[in-house]
Amino acid sequence: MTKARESWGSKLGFILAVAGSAIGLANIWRFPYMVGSYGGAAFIILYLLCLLLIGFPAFMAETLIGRTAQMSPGAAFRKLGGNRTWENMGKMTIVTGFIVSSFYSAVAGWILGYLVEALLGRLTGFETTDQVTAHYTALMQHPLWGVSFHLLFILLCGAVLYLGVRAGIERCSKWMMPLLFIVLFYLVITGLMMPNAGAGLRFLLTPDWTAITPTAVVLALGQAFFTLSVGQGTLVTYGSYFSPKENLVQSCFPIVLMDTCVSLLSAVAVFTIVFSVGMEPNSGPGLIFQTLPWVFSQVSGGYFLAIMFFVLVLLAALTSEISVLEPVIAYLVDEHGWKRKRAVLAAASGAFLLGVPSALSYSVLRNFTLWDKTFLDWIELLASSLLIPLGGLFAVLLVGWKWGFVNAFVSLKSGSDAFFKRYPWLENYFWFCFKFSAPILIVIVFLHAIYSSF
Ligand code: ALA
Repeated sequence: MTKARESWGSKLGFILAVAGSAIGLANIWRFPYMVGSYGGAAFIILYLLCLLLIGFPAFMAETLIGRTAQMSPGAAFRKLGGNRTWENMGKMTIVTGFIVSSFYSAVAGWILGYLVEALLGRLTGFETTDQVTAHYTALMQHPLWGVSFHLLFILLCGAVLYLGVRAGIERCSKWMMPLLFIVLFYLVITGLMMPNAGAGLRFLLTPDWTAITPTAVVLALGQAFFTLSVGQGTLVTYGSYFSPKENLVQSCFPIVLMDTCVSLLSAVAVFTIVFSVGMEPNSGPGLIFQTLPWVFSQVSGGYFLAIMFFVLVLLAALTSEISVLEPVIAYLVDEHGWKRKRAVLAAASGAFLLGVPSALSYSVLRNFTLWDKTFLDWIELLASSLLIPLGGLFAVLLVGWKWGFVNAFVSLKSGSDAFFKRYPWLENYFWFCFKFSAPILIVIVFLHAIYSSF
């Protein structure tokens, strides 16, 4: 007798696991520095529009594909698309998730390393910004430092995945997500009570429309996709463990809301903390490794604040990394009949090996560049600017056109007839987004991104 496929134990388990996947480095690290660099509230408004017209529909399309087919992405796309071409598109999203898992773990390894630095009190004694930079450079240029924390991080994720969908991913999300919210609220309240918090909030809430360039639009869309885990095989896989009897829209909406709130609250925390010492959060990716340690050295209670901050980022990164590794595991189990434990070992080892050049991109491989970009820059660019938007596009095209909106809507309504009767306009919204706004806008933004790269 074949073993029953794994599934979530409850609707709450699904919500927290998907929220755990969505809420990650992109919310706590990338969102604040993008807002800081691209016009404050103007970027936030642009981002919310991208969520409404493209991100949320693509997110719903992928979870719907998974829940309907109850299969991993390749097989699910084949079942609904009816041929091998669609199957290959589904498989491409598994590869994307795997690629993301490799460099995501390398970067999360640095976060883990910085948490250890914070615990050892090494992020609070800086007297000049040059000392912060020297400390950052010494760590980053130490090859063993990056690779060991990358390994440790992937071992932590592998251990959770090894336990299975319900006993591992679901249980871990049920613990980690509430903890993440507690730490985030603590940081927001601390930030708001700091001197000069008003200036931070003003910077955040004042729109600078001149900063909304085509590049900002491409970045806002990329951010909406990356943060919602679109195009990485995750949503189809997590959706495939969800019961067709549950209301999908009502389960997914709070996830997107939570994800957006975490991005906004992270920006409030980061901006108020950074402004308290008269700095601005526009230093780009260096924000959490260079700007914040300087701030932690200047404010009272900086030691505890630094620990809490890196705990927050680590919690967010763990549940996201787990979710980008799960699609390849589900594929090996479902389609090749592997035992879960063997699949976890293979996926985690593969992601570790592929992640090593990323982990070394600021040390021994820092001079191996192509057009001034390191291995990590290239692999991140490949995933975020090419593979992820393509994966999202394939999903909305499958749902809106190939499988067809009429069929998709019947499946979307499963478990939620009364809900759609209460909100009849939702049908028009999904029809418009699946068929038109999402695919057309993705193609426009995508073509612009390619055009502007050359
Ligand atoms: N969705 C995850 C993040 O935002 C990958 O970091």
